[in-house]
Formats: sequence, C-alpha cells, structure tokens
Amino acid sequence: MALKLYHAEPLANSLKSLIPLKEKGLEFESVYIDLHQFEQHEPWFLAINPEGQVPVLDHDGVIVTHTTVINEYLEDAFPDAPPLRPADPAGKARMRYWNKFSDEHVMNYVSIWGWHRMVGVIARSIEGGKFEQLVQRIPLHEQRMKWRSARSGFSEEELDDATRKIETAVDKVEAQLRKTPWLAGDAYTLADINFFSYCGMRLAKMFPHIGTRKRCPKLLAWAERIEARPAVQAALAMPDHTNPALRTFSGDVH
Ligand SMILES: N[C@@H](CCC(=O)N[C@@H](CS)C(=O)NCC(=O)O)C(=O)O
Repeated sequence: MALKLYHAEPLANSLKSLIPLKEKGLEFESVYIDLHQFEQHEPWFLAINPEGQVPVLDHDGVIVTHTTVINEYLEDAFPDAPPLRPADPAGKARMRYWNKFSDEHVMNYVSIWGWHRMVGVIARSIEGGKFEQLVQRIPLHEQRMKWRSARSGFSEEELDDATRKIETAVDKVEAQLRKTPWLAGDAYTLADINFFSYCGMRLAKMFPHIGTRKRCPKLLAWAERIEARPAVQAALAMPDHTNPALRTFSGDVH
C-alpha cells in the first residue's frame, strides 16, 4: 500500500487533507508543490491533476482530487484507522451538510482575502508579459480570472462581499457550537477539520475587523481545541516555504 500526497504549505486546502492523514496515523509520501513557482501548472503535474490544483492523493495509482472527496476516500479506504466520520446515517448527513457549507459558502470568500493580501503581491512582482504566459497555462477558467484579479486588485465590493459572507459563516458556526461541542454533534469529524482549515484557524488574526472575541467565543475555543491536537500540530509542522514577509495573514493564502 503506497500513499502519496501532493500538497503545498499546511494551509487551507493542503492543511485540510494533511490533518486527516495525520489523525488516522497513515504513512504517506509528501510531495511538496511550490505554488509560488507555479509548479501546479507544470505539464508533469497537469498529467496527474488536469485541474492544476493541490492537494492530490495518489493511492497505489488511484488519483483522488478535491479535499472533501479525498478525506471521505480515506475514511472508506482505511476503515481500521481512527474514524473522522460518524457511523450512523444521520451523523454522516450532518457532517456532509457542514462540509458542503464550508466548501460552497466559506472557502472562496476567505480565499479572496488571502489572494488580495498575498497572491496579489506575488502576481504584481511578475512582469506583465511573463505573467500572461503563466496565466495562459492555468487550466481552470475561474482560476485564470482569479490570478488576473489578484494582480489588478479585487474591488472594494468584492472584498466587502467576502467579509459579509465570512461574518455570516462565523455567526452560523458560533450558533452551532453553542448547541454541540463539534459541528456535526458530539464527535470531532471531517466537518470540523474543514471549517478549521479554511477559516477557524487564526480567525482573530486574519479578520480582526469582524470583532471575533465578542462575536464568537465558542468558535475561538473550538479552534484552540483543534489546534492543540497532536495530529493537527504534526500537520502544521509540515514545511512552509512561504516568504516570511508575506506570512502575516498566511492562514488564508491560497
Ligand atoms: N476544491 C479544491 C480546491 C483546491 C485549491 O483551491 N487549491 C489551491 C491551494 S489551497 C491551489 O491549488 N491553488 C493554486 C492555483 O489555483 O493556481 C479542493 O477542495 O481541493
């Protein structure tokens, strides 16, 4: 059995699949993809994932992409490892509801702020002609547009809209955590790992302007509980090649 994960820094999507691998105690080969050098758009990597994104799981030649799919694949492929998914249908449905919520209503909006603060700086440091050449290689239309927006700068409207979406998400998660210790109920699941990786980790540092201390004390305590887990610490200790000058808001870079 050989497991390989192609991933970038332990942030956002890469972190979201590194944590389950560590929680489950699965041995895997780590293949670092340098997003700052656009390695994800190199032909050799596109041959593995034609969408040109990380992370990607390779399990004995079975290629699995998209974090939520990867994480459930690990549940199914390794039933003897510690589970991160409830066993009963209702619990599974609650977990999947929160996964869908984080994937559809959180990830992109946190990402806009990350791209605004960091990817924009990188994109603007590349000369115009060279930048267009790099953008032309990006397979997904939406990603091409996002790289261009990052270079020219997101509009105030886009940034305000993203903040509003993040506030709504934070309030929703806070309301749930007032009722149950974890998002899907009594147990820590992939749903917690999902929201934590996109938004929960270092929320107060990333979005001080939304007033987290008053607004979401349960969420902040929940995030601390997650961050203290040995598996999460191990995932966060994976190499980080981010330029330290750009790392201030690194929780949301990619
Ligand atoms: N829906 C995908 C999103 C993957 C994604 O956005 N990955 C980012 C890294 S966090 C990436 O590869 N960005 C580089 C790029 O798009 O050029 C998933 O869940 O895996």
